[in-house]
Amino acid sequence: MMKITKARVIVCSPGRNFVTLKIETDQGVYGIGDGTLNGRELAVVSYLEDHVIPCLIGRDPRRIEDIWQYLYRGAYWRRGPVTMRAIAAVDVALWDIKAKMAGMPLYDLLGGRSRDGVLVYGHANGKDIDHTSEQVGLYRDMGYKAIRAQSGIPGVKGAYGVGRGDMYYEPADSALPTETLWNTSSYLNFAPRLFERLRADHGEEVHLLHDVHHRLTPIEAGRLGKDLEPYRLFWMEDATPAENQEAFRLIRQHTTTPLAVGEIFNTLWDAKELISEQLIDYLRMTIVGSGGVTHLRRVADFASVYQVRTGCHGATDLSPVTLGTAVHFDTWVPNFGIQEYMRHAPETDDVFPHDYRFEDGYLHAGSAPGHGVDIDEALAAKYPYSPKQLPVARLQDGSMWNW
Ligand code: CS2
Ligand code: MG
Repeated sequence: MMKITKARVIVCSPGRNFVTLKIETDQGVYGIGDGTLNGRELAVVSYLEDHVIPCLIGRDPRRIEDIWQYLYRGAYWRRGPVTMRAIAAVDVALWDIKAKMAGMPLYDLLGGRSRDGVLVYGHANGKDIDHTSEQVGLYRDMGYKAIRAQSGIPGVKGAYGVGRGDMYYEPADSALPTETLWNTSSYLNFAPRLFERLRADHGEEVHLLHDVHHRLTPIEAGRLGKDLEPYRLFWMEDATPAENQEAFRLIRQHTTTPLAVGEIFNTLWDAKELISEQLIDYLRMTIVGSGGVTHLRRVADFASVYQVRTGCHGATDLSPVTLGTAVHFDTWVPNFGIQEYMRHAPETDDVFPHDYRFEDGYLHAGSAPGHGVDIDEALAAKYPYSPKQLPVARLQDGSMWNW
């Protein structure tokens, strides 16, 4: 018998807020998990501290599946971003413990390497088309083979994806939500011009991606996908909110631009029809939002039956613990597509020492036992929690829209 002796939540803000779970055992081995929910961090902290941790003490950490089922079925109130992040934090810490005990990098425990490196896409964003094209050039110079491009749009205040400084984009910027303004027709006229220019400046080889961030109706999404076809995007992401999975049938009828969706999904049930009806090409679910490795690999296996590939969310609000675990997952998963890599601020990287590294457009998992990411608690304590929320969006007449 092996036992969990202690579990603690560490909240810190090295550049941005993170919620980290550390699980300790009677054998001296510990594991680290991420439970960060951007803009709603403390809800997960309470869920873990008040409701989950008391149930963990004394349990055998090797029984990952049983603990997952216990927390999922045992909550009675299934699914949702808070519950599934709390479960993910526990699950990832337990996989970390098991892989450390086995003396293996996590990808080996999952079934071994399927590839040499994990193709990533970086974020180029600029205030206008010239600036965005220049940023795409910078990413190409850094070796990126795939680049997401977002640009400021005339008539749209605070367009999604446009950073305040060069190279970094961090939307959760203020204690109360920032108000942005959305204009669909300006955007629909603008976006094809952006990609026409990027292809003219950067050629056919580089993979280009774009995030619509839930702003369109299905028929508008169909039109945009069609207008972007000549520029051969790797994907068009979150064109319309996917609460209604059927909506994607309509988009699919109108365009061959590949579709990605799912960074806000929490379980397979959010994506079941999207996958089984082949309405999407890439699924954006990642470790922290989707109940950890245990659930995400189940989702990926289901998706593989329908030739849907993974495209794990990797914005900076997913801590290095999630990114590191995702890189192990990506190294193994047979139906891998691409991994988002937004790059953390240097303070974040210092607080979370990690084994993964970027080289020539790919992330490499490293060979340390476990998922290869730790937390420097003394350093973390120097960056106290700082409340920040995501922006909201309104239309020109003042009505609320999807941010
Ligand atoms: C985004 C995210 O990376 C992405 O594709 O949609 O930047 C998203 O806005 C943030 O993760 C929200 O916390
Ligand atoms: Mg996105």
